[in-house]
Amino acid sequence: MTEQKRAFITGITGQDGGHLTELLHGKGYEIYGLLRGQRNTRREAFTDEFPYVKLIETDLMDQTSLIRAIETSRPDEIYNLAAISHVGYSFRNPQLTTDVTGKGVLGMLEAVRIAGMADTARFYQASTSEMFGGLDYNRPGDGYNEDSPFHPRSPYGVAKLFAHWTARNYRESYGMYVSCGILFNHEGERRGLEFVTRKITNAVARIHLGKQEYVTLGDLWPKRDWGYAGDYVRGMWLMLQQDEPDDYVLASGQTKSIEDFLAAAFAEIGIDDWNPYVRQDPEFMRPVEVDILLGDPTKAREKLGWVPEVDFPGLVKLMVQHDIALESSNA
Ligand code: NAP
Ligand code: F7E
Repeated sequence: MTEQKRAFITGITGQDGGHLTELLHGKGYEIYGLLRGQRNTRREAFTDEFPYVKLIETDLMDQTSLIRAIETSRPDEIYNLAAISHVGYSFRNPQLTTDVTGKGVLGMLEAVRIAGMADTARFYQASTSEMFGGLDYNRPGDGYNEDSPFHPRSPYGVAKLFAHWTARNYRESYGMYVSCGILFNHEGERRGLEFVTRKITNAVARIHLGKQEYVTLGDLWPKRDWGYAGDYVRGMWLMLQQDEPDDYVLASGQTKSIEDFLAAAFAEIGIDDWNPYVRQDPEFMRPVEVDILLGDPTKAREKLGWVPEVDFPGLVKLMVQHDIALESSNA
């Protein structure tokens, strides 16, 4: 009988954390997760959904507790998903973002070394397409790949680039098994309402049910390479099953504007002209935009056998239908 594998997930309460927990549970892993904050109600809500997860209460900013967390969980695989992940928020809170999203990763890697797990634990770092910056000069025609130069355009992107290079440095310096997934935007029913896709699908559901009249957004022209989070966590797991650590881009290979997303989401409730239902407010615009993101997932397809199952229309449909069901059951 093979021994049960142990995983430790930071950011387990986030979108990807939920999908990854489901995936690893289905594969028979013993799962430990980092829970932030002191509220019992949060712990209870999480445990209601994932009763099988062993929660460790700490914060990415608490180094000694991170060491204890690694010593307690003795993980075969660590998925470091915790971060301040909202780009707009990072402009308003740049130092905090640098500490958590950047230096927090250094703290995790040091905790693994200090706990004596550097030779055995495999480490996944959640890197991001925001490191590329969406400029034309560094993007090949087929989209950004693992060799494209970086040019981050937000405190979030800069912090993630520090984290990315730190992760690579620990691989090169100490021979640790550290793989970075450079993931393009991935969305779904677990996406936070503060991100544009879910903000739109939730508003569309509420408009459909007569609970809301319009949605207020920022810029509508930026383009993103959107995929489904359930597909992307499968890619994370595949990265840690390879003989050697490496970095991989996960992307759909297609790019669409916010306007494209609006059109698809409103079409789902039978509305062709979405303009009367959308307002714009500078509050939701950023000091500088990432104009267009397009990724080239060739390496992941060829080396990991990773092929996403949900396409753009499928993603929008899934999110709108989920939010209609959710909003119908909420008073
Ligand atoms: P998310 O939903 O925003 O989740 C972020 C997680 O980080 C939450 O569990 C949050 O905990 C936790 N966290 C924040 N600050 C923390 C701290 N100081 N200590 C411990 N935990 C902390 O993000 P996601 O969409 O699942 O993304 C997962 C990771 O992939 C993130 O690192 C993100 O930057 C990266 N990424 C995401 C995408 C995407 O399109 N989704 C693309 C590329 C990379 P609380 O619940 O307590 O706030
Ligand atoms: O914005 C525009 C906004 O916040 C997408 C994170 O997971 O993916 C995500 O970052 C676009 C931007 O995601 C609103 O200006 C317009 O052009 O949904 P978002 P993001 O910034 O692409 C990357 C890969 C990550 O790594 C991040 O962690 O939509 N936009 N109006 C708006 N955005 C928001 N949030 N809200 C609006 O009202």
